[in-house]
Amino acid sequence: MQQTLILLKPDAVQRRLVGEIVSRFERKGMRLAGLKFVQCTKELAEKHYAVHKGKPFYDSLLSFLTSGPTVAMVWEGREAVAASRSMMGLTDGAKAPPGTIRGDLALSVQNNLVHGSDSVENATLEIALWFQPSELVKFDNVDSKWVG
Ligand code: D4T
Repeated sequence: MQQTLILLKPDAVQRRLVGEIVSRFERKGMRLAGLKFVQCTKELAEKHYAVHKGKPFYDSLLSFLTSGPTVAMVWEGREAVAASRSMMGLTDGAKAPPGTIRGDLALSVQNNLVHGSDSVENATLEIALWFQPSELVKFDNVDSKWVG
């Protein structure tokens, strides 16, 4: 069972798409392990996007992620990292295929609604960045034998 960090970025909150996007993860069969509504600080944004430091879009990316509240979530399930990335679609909303979150709901590269960890290793690091261990909840979904 893998875990992944999913962020619903400030554009998803402002555009009232939180329910729509959460619903897609629920319907996929993933299990919610953590969820909180956060005003991301500059320090947290810098750590989260450290890999992009020095790139032309870095400053704008930090401003965007700190521009309003974000929904931070941990979703769990079989191949949760890859499954989430394919649900999200390509980074550029204009190129993301229909049926994906970005393909259906985004046109922008930067304002692309959702972040998902891109590897199991990064998922572990990112979950530790956004959540305390005590904020993650373990429970059994009653339909898990039908989903897994
Ligand atoms: P995240 O990390 O937010 O899940 O997005 P991706 O994994 O799909 O894309 P990424 O790491 O390449 O980019 C991180 C973040 O930067 C924005 N971005 C990206 C941007 O504003 N301009 C750009 O040219 C690129 C490549 C979008 C997502």
